[in-house]
Amino acid sequence: MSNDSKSPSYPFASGGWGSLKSVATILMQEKVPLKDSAILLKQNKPDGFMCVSCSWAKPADPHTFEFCESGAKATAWDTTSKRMTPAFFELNTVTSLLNWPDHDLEEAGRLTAPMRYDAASDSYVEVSWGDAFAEIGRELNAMDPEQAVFYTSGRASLETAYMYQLFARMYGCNNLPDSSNMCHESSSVGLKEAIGVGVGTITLDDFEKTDLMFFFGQNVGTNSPRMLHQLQDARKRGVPIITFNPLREPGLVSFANPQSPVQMLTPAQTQISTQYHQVKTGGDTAAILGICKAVIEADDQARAQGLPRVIDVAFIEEHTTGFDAFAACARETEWSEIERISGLGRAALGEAAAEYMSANAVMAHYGMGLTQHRLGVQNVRMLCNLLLLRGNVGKPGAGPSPIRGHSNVQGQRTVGITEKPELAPLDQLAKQFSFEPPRKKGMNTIEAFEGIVKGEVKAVVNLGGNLVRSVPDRLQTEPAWGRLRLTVNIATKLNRSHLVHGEVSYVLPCLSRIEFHRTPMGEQAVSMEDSTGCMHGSKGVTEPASEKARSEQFIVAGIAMATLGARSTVDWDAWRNDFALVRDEIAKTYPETFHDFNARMWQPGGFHRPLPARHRQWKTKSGKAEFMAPESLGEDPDMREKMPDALRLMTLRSDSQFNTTIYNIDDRFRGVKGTRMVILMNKADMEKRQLQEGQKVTLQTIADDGIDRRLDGLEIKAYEVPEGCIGGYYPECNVLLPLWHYAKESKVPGAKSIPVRIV
Ligand SMILES: Nc1nc2c(c(=O)[nH]1)N[C@H]1C(S)=C(S)[C@@H](COP(=O)(O)OP(=O)(O)OC[C@H]3O[C@@H](n4cnc5c(=O)[nH]c(N)nc54)[C@H](O)[C@@H]3O)O[C@H]1N2
Ligand SMILES: Nc1nc2c(c(=O)[nH]1)N[C@H]1C(S)=C(S)[C@@H](COP(=O)(O)OP(=O)(O)OC[C@H]3O[C@@H](n4cnc5c(=O)[nH]c(N)nc54)[C@H](O)[C@@H]3O)O[C@H]1N2
Ligand SMILES: [Mo]
Repeated sequence: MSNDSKSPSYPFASGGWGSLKSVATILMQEKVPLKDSAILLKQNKPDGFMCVSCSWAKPADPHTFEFCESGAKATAWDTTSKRMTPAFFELNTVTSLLNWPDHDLEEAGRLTAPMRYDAASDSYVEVSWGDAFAEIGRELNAMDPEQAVFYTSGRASLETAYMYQLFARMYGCNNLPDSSNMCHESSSVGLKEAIGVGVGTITLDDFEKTDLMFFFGQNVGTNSPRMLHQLQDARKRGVPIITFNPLREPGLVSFANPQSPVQMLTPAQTQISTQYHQVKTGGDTAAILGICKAVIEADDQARAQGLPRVIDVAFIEEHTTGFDAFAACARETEWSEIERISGLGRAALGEAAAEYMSANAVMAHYGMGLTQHRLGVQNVRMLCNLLLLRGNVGKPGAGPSPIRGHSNVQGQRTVGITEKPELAPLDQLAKQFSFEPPRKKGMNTIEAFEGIVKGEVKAVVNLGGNLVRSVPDRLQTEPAWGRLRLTVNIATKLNRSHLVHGEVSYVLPCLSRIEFHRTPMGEQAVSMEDSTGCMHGSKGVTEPASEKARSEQFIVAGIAMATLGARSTVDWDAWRNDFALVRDEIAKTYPETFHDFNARMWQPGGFHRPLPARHRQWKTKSGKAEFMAPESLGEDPDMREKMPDALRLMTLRSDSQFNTTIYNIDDRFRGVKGTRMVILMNKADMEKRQLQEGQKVTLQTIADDGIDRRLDGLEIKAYEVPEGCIGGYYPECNVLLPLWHYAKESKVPGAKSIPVRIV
């Protein structure tokens, strides 16, 4: 099913006029004041604010408009003039709000005052900040610290994240799950094992030096659109892009730059992908092994004929381990197996291999299509195998490039948000703050929910996020969430997780980073790390949504002071008024990355964290970069291929949502209108089941754990997707995803390969 890119299913390129119109619409929908819409010009600029949408790199030399449609929507969503005041809750009980769609809850506007759930009126009622902190402190102190969980969604700044992890550890646990646990944790594990750093190794400069790019399972046009600029520039230089994705995503097919007048006035579009391979979901390990097999076979032939070698022999000998076992596996695996599991022909994979063999420097971008599988870590290791074969790590223009999700998700891990004690500098923290940090492994997101379902977890503090919508197995997890003793939500807008509250529950309104953070010490700035490992300062540019909303730093410090009291040596009050003091502490904890933090954060383009793999220093177990032979080609243990009616469901984001935040119900790029309750399905699969376009069906998960997981009312939409694979939307489909259906090494839920049938 390999084909060229001439007939995108969406008639317009990603970007273009549609993109401009869509930005204008959301600015109007959110009634963003005219003067505030001008703040888009400060988005992702060295002296402005870092976008709250994706984490794509912020160039030192930005475009006049360094924002995209998705980023403009995210900005409009935060700078909306709509407000959800305490009066709103006098009119709407929590029980009545449970019937509201996700979109309507957030669309009602920014939270304005701290609130506590009141059982008598079944409503949230305004409280003072002092009373809120005092009760949260009392509640936390009344339980075993190991029963409390401190979740972080990926938006909070480096300063807040550092304070939050320190607080949790001083309180007594490493229960610090974050959104990364559902996202790129397969990269953190897989890249660390293979090349010794848990993050990507490319930077923006590499785009000018690369000869070829791969794109595996990442939807750039929607989820990191500013990257289209780098892709477009590379394409202009003639750099080929080879894409592997079950769907023909418009952004990966072609792009019209909405900020280029010439492209807007003429039909000129840049073709993005030069090869487009519609791999089966979960078929990437097989596809990549196929490419590697072709490369290794070509190398065997070259060696036999005394011709120049195809693989980078010197690199492999000096820098790697495990090559022989991996090469043997590639030679032995039958093409028929590779073709069956990947859904791609030998010839198509051969074309990709030919292009790969003729390129000197190769980057491999990827996203959730690789990580959110039961074999997600293996997928990442396979990608590394492919790159290592020709020395494509640690040289200009080359390297793995996980496109991270939330705007600071990578940075939060960098400054200590982790449940794994070995990844946190515990000895340093002990010394720096004179306390004994807990050494026991904490819970990640899946483990926290296993604990919540079993009744072992009593409290969850959420620094952002909407867990009852974002985690798997809603039928089990949502009711269990409501049985918690304490839920604390630090948030900008109301969402369902706040309504399915614990016995004692708070919703605490925080500032968005787009807003001024004013304290007695003056205006404060924050910082974050982008997808390419660069740290950037970010300044507020607009008035706070409410005078009672507080910075995340203020709220975390307030909870810490109320909980820890004299137990803590930290001057939390000074920190929350002067964020530069927090940055000084971060610099002490991580001097290699953050020395002179306060000065360097304003460097245009940000400052880089050290990435040893970029210099071919391998911080792995063996001290070398490690090849790995795959354990299995991608057969999902839950997927009964033998079951004739089995389908593999991937859950997707539309072009008008940010995770559980739904800006608008339509998916313009994929041509889905008026509903998100759809299944994208191949025509042959429809015919086999005698299904008509528009017909409504029920999906049921195939599992033998005795739980009947179903979702009704899904409308069939004929779509160009490989046979046996279907697409549906996240978070609507999360009821179908079992909590145990995760990658075993990273515990990332297999949200891109849920075995289902139509009933
Ligand atoms: N506007 C916007 N931007 C966002 C987000 C958002 O919701 N909206 N979310 C942010 C976050 S937290 C994240 S993690 C990222 C997510 O960004 P992505 O990594 O792009 O994640 P998804 O949108 O889930 O889609 C993944 C892509 O993988 C493809 N895919 C599915 N299964 C497979 C497979 O088995 N193999 C391959 N090769 N491809 C597959 C899908 O067709 C889809 O194009 O985006 C971030 N940026
Ligand atoms: N089936 C399926 N499930 C998935 C995925 C999938 O592809 N398929 N993707 C997974 C991925 S990649 C991720 S990252 C997770 C995301 O999961 P979460 O982190 O749980 O969800 P978000 O939707 O990012 O969180 C949205 C909420 O954050 C709050 N918020 C917004 N801005 C701020 C801010 O500046 N500060 C604070 N404190 N709060 C704020 C708002 O109240 C908003 O309602 O979902 C995962 N779940
Ligand atoms: Mo994510």
